[in-house]
Amino acid sequence: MKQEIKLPEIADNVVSGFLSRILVKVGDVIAKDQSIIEIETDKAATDIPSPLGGKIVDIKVNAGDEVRVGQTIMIVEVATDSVVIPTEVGTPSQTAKASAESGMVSEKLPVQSGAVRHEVPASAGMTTPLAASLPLPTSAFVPASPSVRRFARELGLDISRVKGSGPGGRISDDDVKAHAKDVIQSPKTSQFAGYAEVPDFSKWGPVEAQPMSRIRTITAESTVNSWQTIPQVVQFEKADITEVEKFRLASKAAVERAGGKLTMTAILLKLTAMALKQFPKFNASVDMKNNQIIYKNYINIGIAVDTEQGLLVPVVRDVDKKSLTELSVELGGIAERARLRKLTSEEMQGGNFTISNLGGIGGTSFTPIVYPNQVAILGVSKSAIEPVYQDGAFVPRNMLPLSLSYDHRLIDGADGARFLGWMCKVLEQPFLTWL
Ligand code: CAO
Repeated sequence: MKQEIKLPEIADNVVSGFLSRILVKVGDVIAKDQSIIEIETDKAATDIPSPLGGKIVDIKVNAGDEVRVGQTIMIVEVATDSVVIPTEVGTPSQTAKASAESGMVSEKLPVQSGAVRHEVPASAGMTTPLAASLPLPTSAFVPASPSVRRFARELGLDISRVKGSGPGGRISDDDVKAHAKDVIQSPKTSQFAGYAEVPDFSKWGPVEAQPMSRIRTITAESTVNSWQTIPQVVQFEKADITEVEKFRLASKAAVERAGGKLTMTAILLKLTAMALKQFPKFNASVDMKNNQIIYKNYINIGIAVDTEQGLLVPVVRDVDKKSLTELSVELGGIAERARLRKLTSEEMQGGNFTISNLGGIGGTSFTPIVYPNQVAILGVSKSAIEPVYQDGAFVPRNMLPLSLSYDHRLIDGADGARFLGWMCKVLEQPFLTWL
């Protein structure tokens, strides 16, 4: 027996979504609850599971389509004895409804619990990507349909800058066109970057084009925004963490008892909060429009988290007010929620500075990109035992490579060198902060 699979309700007040990926193909035999498509809305990306097992005989939608709730997305051939006629809408294996004309059964799918991935919202200026070890995009909660967003993207426009003329500021194609006209006519034409056509790569070999996921798109937009608007300089240093590492290993068990893992990232969170107090310029934003620097009297730090879906940057708030144990527990929690796609949009906003630790993966150095509306980011690479010349002899020391990328509009080279030098000194001799 053939059954129609329809797009279920995704969230309150959401009537459609952007189909970013089809995860199966005609002829596939799928299991019940297997994810079949990925739908993205303004707020989240969601895997849609199949409510039943069977063979896919037709797929009615394409990647890149805007799909409405209730629209048929697939037809599945199921063994007659396996069809479950649901009694009520909203739970798994429900809502199968015989269709007199087609002889098919309609199945309204449940949304897989816990499968919603929240994205980095762009608050009024506090963007964090990134999902790129990056900042959150400012366009995540702009009221515009996926097709309008796509249109703006194709024109190389940042949708968050478009003024919507519809109810509640909803943005239409005409609004995007009007904005494009403004940008072209404005002397600041650099905002209108446009995207160049790519060559036909299939001339040289087989290719497969896949639509970008929402997180990838946000990361791409955010990094382009940052790259084009922030003149960045990178300062490198190596910190001797031999003593800190001894302290970390000795204190690990105590932190574990509190439910956390004492890692270098947690230690750097604590230390960075102290550095931001010492060097307030690094805890600021540049507001060119109003020709001012905004200094923040709170210390919120974004942490780049590598996830299967891409880079996310949740924010730890009021870092200066928390103990190392509290920070370790919180860091473990947000990193796990990021990987499970369970971060709230609130947790993705409001960062002043970012830490990107690639040391658990590897590498001797890298140059992270400053997030939009922040002025610096600390890159951390893998620590290693190295020979260091001290008092006339080489001694083995545990050295941690650090790189600080900063916005030269606000921060000069000497500031960058002082900031990173201070961090290295305190990592080497933490008691210095007592002075
Ligand atoms: N040098 C050497 N080892 C390091 C290290 C460093 N700089 N940083 C972490 N490690 C070790 C940890 O001690 C841990 O070792 P054990 O398992 O033996 O205890 C291991 O690497 C894994 O650490 P972790 O990832 O569990 O914990 P963390 O708190 O150090 O890092 C997080 C958390 C979220 C930062 C990390 O998991 C992550 O996602 N990093 C990737 C960030 C990223 O993608 N950045 C690029 C963004 S684009 O600019």
